[in-house]
Amino acid sequence: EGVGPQEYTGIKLKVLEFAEEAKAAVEGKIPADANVYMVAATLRPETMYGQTCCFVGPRIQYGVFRVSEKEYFIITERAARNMAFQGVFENRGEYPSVATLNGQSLIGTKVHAPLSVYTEGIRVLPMETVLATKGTGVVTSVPSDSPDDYATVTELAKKADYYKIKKEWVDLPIVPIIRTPSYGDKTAEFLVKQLKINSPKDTKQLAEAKELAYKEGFYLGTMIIGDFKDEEVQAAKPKVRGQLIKKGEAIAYSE
Ligand code: A2H
Repeated sequence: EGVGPQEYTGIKLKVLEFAEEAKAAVEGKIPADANVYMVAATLRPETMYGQTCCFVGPRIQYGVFRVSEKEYFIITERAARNMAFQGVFENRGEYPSVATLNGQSLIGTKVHAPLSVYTEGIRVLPMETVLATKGTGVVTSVPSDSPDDYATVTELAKKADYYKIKKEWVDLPIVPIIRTPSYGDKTAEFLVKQLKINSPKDTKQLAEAKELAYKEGFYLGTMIIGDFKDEEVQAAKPKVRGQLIKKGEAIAYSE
């Protein structure tokens, strides 16, 4: 970070069913035949097979932005502005918003996550550590390979009532995606346990786990699922990204 632009993949998670509060806020503002997507910024498109839920910051403000007649994105205004200048929207530089939603109102929304083995849809859940100033403010959760995601789903499952979510929305089996020599096929779980990380607030250890997971996964990881099974992660990463973009299930986004 800090040096040069960050090349994200914006994963389009299609809204299948809005949570009550969000539904009321968008009522009558989106054409019935349009698709609405939560767009999650990721640096690890090759892990998308393992998506188990989608995170928003409960106190972050999101807009519902009109990309075209048939397509709307739920992201932060900051991300919408950046995308508008990267030619993602119909008219360059324009990012019309039809509604504003706080993250909390989206909790429980059911979305379809491209490539996820959970094909019936996954849920939008709260993550306190989502930054409004990075990416789209939407983070797709891959607890097999992201220590942050693993720590958050563990916390949410432990305190489902406190977070006002259903335990079954978060308590899904973790899907092995990548095998590495040092950490097996559930890298995030391995490192969170090894570094004795107890909560998403253990930021220092999580930063270390993230670094270790990223290096091992990228340089020594092998895919164990999907179209590029048995290929090295380094080779598979751009291929999965290209496939998703080609199918209209993702966009290139940088900042
Ligand atoms: B990554 P960088 Cl499997 N706030 O995607 C907090 N975190 C955010 C965010 C935000 N606003 N926007 C994106 N992110 C997360 C997958 C993944 C990611 C895996 C492993 C590691 C990993 C699944 N979550 O990131 O600061 C997103 O999570 C480790 C860094 O721009 C995104 O990629 O370097 C990554 O952080 C971008 O972080």
